[in-house]
Amino acid sequence: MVSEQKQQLKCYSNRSWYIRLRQSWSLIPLCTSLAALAMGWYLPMSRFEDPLENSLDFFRSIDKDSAWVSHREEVKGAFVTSWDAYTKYAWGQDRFHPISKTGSQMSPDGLGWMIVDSLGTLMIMNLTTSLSEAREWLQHSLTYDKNQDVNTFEMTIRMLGGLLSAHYLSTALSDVSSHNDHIYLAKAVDLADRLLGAYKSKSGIPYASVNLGTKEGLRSHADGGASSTAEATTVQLEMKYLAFLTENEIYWRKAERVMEVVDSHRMQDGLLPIFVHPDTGNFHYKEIRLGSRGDSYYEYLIKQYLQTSGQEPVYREMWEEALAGIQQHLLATTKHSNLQFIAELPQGIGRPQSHKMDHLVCFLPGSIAIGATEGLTEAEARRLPSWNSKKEQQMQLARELMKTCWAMYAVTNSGLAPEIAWFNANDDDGIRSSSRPKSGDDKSAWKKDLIIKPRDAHNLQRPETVESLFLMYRVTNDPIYRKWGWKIFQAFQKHTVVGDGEGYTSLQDVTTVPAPQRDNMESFWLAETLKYLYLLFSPREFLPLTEVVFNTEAHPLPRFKQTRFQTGWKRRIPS
Ligand code: DMJ
Repeated sequence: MVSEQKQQLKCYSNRSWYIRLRQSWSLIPLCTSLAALAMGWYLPMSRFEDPLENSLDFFRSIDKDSAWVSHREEVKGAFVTSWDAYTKYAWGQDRFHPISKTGSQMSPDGLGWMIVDSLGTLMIMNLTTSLSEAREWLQHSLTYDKNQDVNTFEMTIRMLGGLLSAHYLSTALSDVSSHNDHIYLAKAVDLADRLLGAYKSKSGIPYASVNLGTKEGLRSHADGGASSTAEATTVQLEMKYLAFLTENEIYWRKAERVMEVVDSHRMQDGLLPIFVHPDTGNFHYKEIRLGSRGDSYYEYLIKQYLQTSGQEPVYREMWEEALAGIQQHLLATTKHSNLQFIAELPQGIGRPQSHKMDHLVCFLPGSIAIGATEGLTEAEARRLPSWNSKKEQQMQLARELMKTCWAMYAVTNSGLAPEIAWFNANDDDGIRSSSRPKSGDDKSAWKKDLIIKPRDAHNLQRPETVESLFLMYRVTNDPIYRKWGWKIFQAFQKHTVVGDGEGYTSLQDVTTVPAPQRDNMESFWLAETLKYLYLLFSPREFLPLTEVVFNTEAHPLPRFKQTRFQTGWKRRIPS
């Protein structure tokens, strides 16, 4: 059975991109030497001839590429420093406090939080010794057979997603590939079977928590027992890929039922309130936002469509509807610089906006871009008959929002973004405006428009902006996104390294320099932020967006043309 699954996966994990990539990158040092030789010999003879100009362009581009190669190595260095500090002081523990050099657990003998979340980055950065230590720990020390309550969503995106991605990457990346290694998949199946208990609610909406030992789903202790909308609707990529691998339909159906329930309400313009109750499947409260508790519902709409390579049009339809709703009700513009941002609706549609945007919302420009081009470059997508003015406009929106997310970094003294920004909004903007002026690049105008409140000034090493920079770079090919990513990385280097150089940490306040530090390194620093920066500076052929889709924790999973399991529901016609 398992070897069949491996066979099947292999069919879909085309390794040609990886082989092409290794070949082209190994040529760079050779080409650079040839360039030096060729220029010394050829330049005096024919400097006005076009062929030389062409070849110089070629060599100039190699030079530029080699700068990105070295930036990529610096990101890898930051990962190695972070990882080494963790292994030295907190090996096997779920949390790491790099200033006090201590670790702490989320469960008596740990859940694998740091190690499992890092597997994919270890593979992508080809850190084979660290990877085999991690794998060893996983095999001998990690068990999910424990009487422990866990958050359903976090366990799914970080642990299940981490294991499944490690399984995929271990077949797709030749440097780390081991085709007979089933450890990651076996652990994933064991974990998923425990998480299934969360879906045993009356409505099919998963409970916020589940006990890994008893497999019993547990209502949230807060919010009247309701689950977060984003949490309930951000388990589908993982569960569907597991169903695809194991051919066990239950994972598919449980995850998909959630989408049917939330969509059955046909909420106005595709915008969902941020709480949904597992007993009734009804939404609680009216608050709508794309930040915490709302964000990845929207992200997983387009990513589910991409995961099954366009085989499930219902998710494209839901995404388009939601994106139009976002533009109609949440998009706002700042007063001095015309920056576009995504406001919140604390009391629902038709009520006043709150001009606040979480850093979490910065996943959106990247998702819009991959939605418009389906992983192709913009230039490639524009040549398709399916390209239209709506997609053109979506790309424009993605560019504008990307700039706003960059501005959240550019305006602070540390060069790092706060957790939340408030905006000085254009009063005339209202909810009606559809054609908006382009934003300016004047940083002093940005500063007038962006307000950082002391309680929101911390930085948790979050990935959303660099995630979108990576996706925007891949789609548009515009080097500006690499440049912004490099500046952000430099700011992390300057302000988040701990005093003795052993590790990176979160910040208390990005507005002051030196930025006061907190004593905590998040697992998504390793799993997401550094991975996306590394990929931003990698050649575009490495993990191409036409072949992979990243889960919300940056774990790459393959896109596949599923045939075995069909979407099991149809949208209700609005009454
Ligand atoms: C991650 O765990 C995931 O990206 C999630 O969707 C949102 N929050 C964190 C990172 O900020």
